[in-house]
Amino acid sequence: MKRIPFNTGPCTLRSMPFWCVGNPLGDPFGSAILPKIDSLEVAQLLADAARQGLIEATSFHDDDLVPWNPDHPNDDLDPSSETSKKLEAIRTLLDRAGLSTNTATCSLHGHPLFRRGGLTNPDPAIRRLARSKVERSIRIGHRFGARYFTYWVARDGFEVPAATDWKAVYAWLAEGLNHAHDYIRRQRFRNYVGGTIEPKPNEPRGHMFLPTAGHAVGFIQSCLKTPDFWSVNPELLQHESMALMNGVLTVAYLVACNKLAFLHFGSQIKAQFDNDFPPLVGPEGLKETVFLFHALDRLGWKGVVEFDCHMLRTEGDPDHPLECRRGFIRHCAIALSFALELAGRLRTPPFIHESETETDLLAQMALCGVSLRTIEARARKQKR
Ligand code: XUL
Ligand code: MN
Repeated sequence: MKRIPFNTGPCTLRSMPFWCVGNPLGDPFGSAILPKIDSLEVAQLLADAARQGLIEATSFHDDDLVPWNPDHPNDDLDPSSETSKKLEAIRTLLDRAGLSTNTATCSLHGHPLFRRGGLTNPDPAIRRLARSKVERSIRIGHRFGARYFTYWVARDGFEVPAATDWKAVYAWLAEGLNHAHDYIRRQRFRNYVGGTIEPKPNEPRGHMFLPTAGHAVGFIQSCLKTPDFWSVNPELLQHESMALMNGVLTVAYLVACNKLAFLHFGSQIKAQFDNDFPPLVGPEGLKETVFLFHALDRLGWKGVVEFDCHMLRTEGDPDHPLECRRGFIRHCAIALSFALELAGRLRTPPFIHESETETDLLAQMALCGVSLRTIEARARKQKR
């Protein structure tokens, strides 16, 4: 299989997380299409993709690798536990394929115990449990040499404003994230270059407490004890588009604030619930995606592009659950290279023309490999 070039422009490394490859393609109105596969099988698919030159890194939630039992929150510390053995087996597979770990994140959304949130759960016992699950995720990330610990806002939000303790929620959130920072420092886990916040505006019913990149930066600067440790990984186009934000502006703003850690990458129909389309797939988003990479290029930002999307439900093949997942990884890698290639075409054109309209049209012509001269020549020919 041919290698796909990627390391042009802003992208230094491509990461494909466990949760994207393992995803069984259920949605709120349709059950799973693919059988769930074991984390070792996911690791093997990722290792194969790395050998084929499609990805260089991965990421995971704790639960993507090993199950969590609230009665044994420190099982990973016992080298003879099933948890430790499984983690080591996965690590060996990834290491042999040369895959590094971009970020470790804690699942505070899947387990019914966290149905009223994780770090902002109104029950202090559940908040304690969430913090201990964060600690375990941080330890697992350390085992894999993860560069970041990520907090995705997940179920930390509200469905009923009257039932929300507005005086407390942001203090609880700050307490939880400060705790994550302190734990990393106390344990002297030097693999972590920092922590990231991944904002998201809503779930099917709830509003989330950190809806956009702007909210996340404000929270880091004003409410957290160690603002320099924290930055943001926006999800583009999805999460910001859900709130009608523009991805180009989001990356430019985060770079200006020195808060852009890495990208979560996929595609999205504006104002819909999280589509998680693969990059450039679906009915819209091409222009925004290309201009986003172009902006990053002009700003001189370089970093990890992490896919965060799912294959189309129509492409889930229950009879070939591994093959269709391989195809999905390849499609993501192709889409990223395609977007980078198109963004590269915008590098040279003279940018500010007499009118903004002309600037926009000329930029898009460069993008599509069409020249004004060709269009005018064709028009002249037709007149004759
Ligand atoms: C959810 C989302 C998560 C995070 C990881 O929309 O993007 O997958 O990226 O917890
Ligand atoms: Mn994401």
